[in-house]
Amino acid sequence: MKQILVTGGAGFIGTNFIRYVHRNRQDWHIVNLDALTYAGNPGNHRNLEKDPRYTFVHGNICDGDLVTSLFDQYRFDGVFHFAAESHVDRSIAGPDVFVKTNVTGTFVLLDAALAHVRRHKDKKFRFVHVSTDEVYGSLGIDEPAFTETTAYDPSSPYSASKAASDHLVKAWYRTFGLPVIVTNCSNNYGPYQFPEKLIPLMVLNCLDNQPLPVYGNGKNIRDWLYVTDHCDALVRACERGIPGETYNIGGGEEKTNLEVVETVCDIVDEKTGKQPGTSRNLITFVQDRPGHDLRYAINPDKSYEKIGYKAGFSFDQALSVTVDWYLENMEWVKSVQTGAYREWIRTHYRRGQERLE
Ligand code: NAD
Ligand code: TDX
Repeated sequence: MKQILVTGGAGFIGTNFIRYVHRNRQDWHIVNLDALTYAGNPGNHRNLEKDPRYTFVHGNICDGDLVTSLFDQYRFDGVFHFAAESHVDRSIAGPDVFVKTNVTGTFVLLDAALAHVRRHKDKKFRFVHVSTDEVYGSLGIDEPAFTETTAYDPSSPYSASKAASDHLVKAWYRTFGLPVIVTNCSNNYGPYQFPEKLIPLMVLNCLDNQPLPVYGNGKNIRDWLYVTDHCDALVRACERGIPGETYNIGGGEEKTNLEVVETVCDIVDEKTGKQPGTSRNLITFVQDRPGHDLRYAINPDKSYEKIGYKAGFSFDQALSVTVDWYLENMEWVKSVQTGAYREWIRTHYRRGQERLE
């Protein structure tokens, strides 16, 4: 049985990743370390509570004693590091926690992972660091897409903190030989995404007949990656990637924000039996995000060639599946919006511990 540490496994991508790995790698035991911030929901894995292949630990990646004790307790074969503060708008309102979690937290994990590799002389160990295309900064409309050698030029406190964490991870490879793999991916979407991010926010506002706030003129461009494709790429990067290397993961689906919002509107109208065009009337242009990057785009050639990754889902197909998921999971939406699951956490878990009962 392989032992893997997943950090941030109660968040959006981490949840999808654990579900993906549980299905596709039956000989992996998953230890999920998550601080359960507003963005983490342990109820996402309620079906795994009694599963011997899954262990949840409630704790903070900045807690060096806790992280070290986990490396002592489990002989990890790898780490998939998702835990982060992830929302750009929140990083503008309050950057502190972004520096703590994304920079200091990553350092704590690297330190513990290096001690572990040295102790066990484990050459097969992998530290997979999950990062973002936002570290490369903003592209002009006609500029070539980001490659793995594009210079870093982050714009927001969020992307600057992720860039700092990428640099630490690469330094631990070059200086200490820790076998790391860095992945930089584009905008994910799919089930379990917290409704502060563009797509779930727009789906839920359409359902509630609330305004759909589009920043600036709506012409900013993002590349959209279905979360299951991302999970597939991460497993490939771990199993086939070369330590010290970076792999860019994209969805091959560049869209303006306005195109995305209009598509969401049309899908929701169709699925809920509203008159076509009803939800588009809710689109409201609002003040732009400060430092708003114009465009992100990923050149996927290296990932295609070296780890055999290719996006499998088209945007229209996967967006429709995503809207269905939100329509069928309104209880989940209510619980993350009200934070009702927090009471459940308090009675079920102690800090740094597995389940109480
Ligand atoms: P998310 O905000 O949905 O989830 C983050 C998870 O990390 C939550 O469960 C939260 O409780 C946990 N967490 C936060 N601080 C912690 C701490 N100090 N200790 C332990 N756990 C902590 O984020 P996401 O969208 O799932 O993103 C996961 C990773 O992928 C992040 O590193 C993010 O930078 C990266 N990424 C995300 C996207 C995207 O589109 N969502 C794109 C590129 C890269
Ligand atoms: O209400 C909104 N209106 C709007 O126009 C929101 C929430 C967003 N936007 C715009 C801003 C962006 O151009 O939509 C685009 C997408 O916004 P977000 O969903 O906030 O994502 P983004 O800022 O692009 O960052 C996301 O992708 C890269 C994730 O949040 C990051 O964690 C990841 O690194």
